[in-house]
Amino acid sequence: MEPTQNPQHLEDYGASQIQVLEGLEAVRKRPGMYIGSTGPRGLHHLVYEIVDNSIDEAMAGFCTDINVEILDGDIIRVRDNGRGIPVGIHPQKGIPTVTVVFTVLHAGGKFGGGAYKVSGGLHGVGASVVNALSEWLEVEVCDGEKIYKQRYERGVAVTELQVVGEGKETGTRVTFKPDGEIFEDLVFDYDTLLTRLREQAFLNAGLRIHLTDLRPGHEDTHDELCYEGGIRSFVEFLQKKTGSEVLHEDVISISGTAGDSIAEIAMQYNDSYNEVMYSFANDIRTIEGGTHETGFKAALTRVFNDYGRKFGLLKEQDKNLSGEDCREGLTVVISVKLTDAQFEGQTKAKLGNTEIRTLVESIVYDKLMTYFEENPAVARAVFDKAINAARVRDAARRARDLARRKTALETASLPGKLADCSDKNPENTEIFIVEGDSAGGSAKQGRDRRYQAILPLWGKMLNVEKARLDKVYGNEKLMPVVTALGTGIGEEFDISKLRYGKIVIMADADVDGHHIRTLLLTFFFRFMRPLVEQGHIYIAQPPLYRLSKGKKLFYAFSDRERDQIMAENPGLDIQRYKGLGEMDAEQLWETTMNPADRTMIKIEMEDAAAADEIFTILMGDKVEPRREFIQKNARYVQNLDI
Ligand code: TSJ
Repeated sequence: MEPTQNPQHLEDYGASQIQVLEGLEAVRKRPGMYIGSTGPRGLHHLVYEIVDNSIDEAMAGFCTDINVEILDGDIIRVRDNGRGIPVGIHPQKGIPTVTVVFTVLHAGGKFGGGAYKVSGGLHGVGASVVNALSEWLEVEVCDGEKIYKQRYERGVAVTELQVVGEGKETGTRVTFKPDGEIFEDLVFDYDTLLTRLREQAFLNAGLRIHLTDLRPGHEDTHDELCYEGGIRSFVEFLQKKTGSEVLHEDVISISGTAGDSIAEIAMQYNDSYNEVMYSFANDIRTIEGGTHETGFKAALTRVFNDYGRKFGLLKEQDKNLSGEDCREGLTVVISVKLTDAQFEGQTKAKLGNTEIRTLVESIVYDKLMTYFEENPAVARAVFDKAINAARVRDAARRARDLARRKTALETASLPGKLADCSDKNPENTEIFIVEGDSAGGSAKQGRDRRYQAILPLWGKMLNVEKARLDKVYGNEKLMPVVTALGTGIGEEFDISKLRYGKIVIMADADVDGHHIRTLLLTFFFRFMRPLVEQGHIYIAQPPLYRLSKGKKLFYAFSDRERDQIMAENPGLDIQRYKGLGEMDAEQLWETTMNPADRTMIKIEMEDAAAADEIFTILMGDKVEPRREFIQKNARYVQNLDI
């Protein structure tokens, strides 16, 4: 600094530099607080954080194209044709605004961030967090005259903002390499990025997003995502994936506003028994639902019943249709935009703003009622389906009552194969659901019987998709799970009756194990969803390898870990575990069941929803989507963090 400069300014600069470094340290010390995890999900989150800025620019009307590239070395480059991050000196900070954006925590909202703010959750943490968690990051801005560039390493600027060229276009380009000191695995999954970017393209009709994989061996992997139809196109896309037949050709669209809030809904019915609901608030997926979903469901049920009474489809003596009856075979996307969205729930993925419920409920009631009155053939088709659903559900209820009375008479109600624990307080207890009799035997011997129960599964796999609620009762594979957990299922699910606080699925790391995990997760997702929402479901993580020599003994839970152990301890003998059955009771306890040493994956709603989607395709009628899906989703079991 020149000695002539204002000393006051110098002090400010010093103080803000210290703030920057403190912010950086906070992010690098506890990255999970800012991006959720340091696993694959957190890694991919970095890309979304950057892309979201370009999407904001598009929503503001200044950007039409966004390019995302995965470069060799798993480096990410995001480019847009917006106005370019401002390069002028920031009035408060005395440094270029672009430098503020990348170095000051939570700077995003201060000068931009779009009209729709976010509170709670991990979204909108901004470019400075991505920067702090990157080995290096480079930003280039073109303002229509000059090209500016700045480089950072682990969040710290290592160059000034420099002019590096000239150009007539405008836009921003950010290139970064996530930091290997922070992330467990640095490899990006193309399909994970594709799915999320496609979602964003659907939610922002007309926006063009390109995704390109330029890593060696991935040549020619490219997608251009642009949907003029917006969420209507989203519904068509989701509908195709289910492999079922539509009940009406046109997607029904509903939209409306109240104050600054906007709600858009697109929906279509198919001939399956499944409900597919995707909801968003400010383009953020709300997998736990919230006020927009509640409003939609309430209005839909009311429309069906009012319409049915008005046109004599429901007779006087008929009971009202239930919400579930009205949603059978429905594919729906709900997108709301609002100022100050409140995100709540276990994973901050549940919309809390009460005014949105009123908005969605009133527009869906009015506009869907009008639609049904103007399109009686469509109304008739979906109505018949709902009435049929009600009949089946009624039959199921009767079958269930019968089954319950029978079991009450015949036997004690707990399944015979259950090895229960002695403690009865669910806050202390856990149940291992184990596939395979030999593994079940080891688990029974190896467990701590005070608080660990074991339920071995046996019998044929049930096709939950086709067999409906009524078939779950009486199914020899799933019924023991239902009775052991004690909660009941579906409408009569009651979490206060839950007998074990942790429900752990323990299956082999092979294809059969994958199937049983998918089946159980789908089952919990569909019939006992609060168990997933409230974080009761876990996946056990048995080791893949045993490495030993003399007294030395290690277990490796991934190939990477195996390589690391072998590098540090030459000459070890390796045993690959092909299944849980190969472990004796003591090994199973030590590696997989002992709370002091084990790692388990806690299932979140997204994981269970993904399983549900896989299950639908696996069990569906169509062969082609099934083949495609099996190939693409093999990763989901390997990487449950995504
Ligand atoms: F996150 C980020 F900072 F890293 C980033 C921001 C990354 C990428 C790829 C793009 C962007 C970005 C930011 N694209 N476009 C913008 N726009 C602005 O920052 C901007 C420009 C002008 C004005 C204005 O009021 O004149 C306001 C804003 C927010």
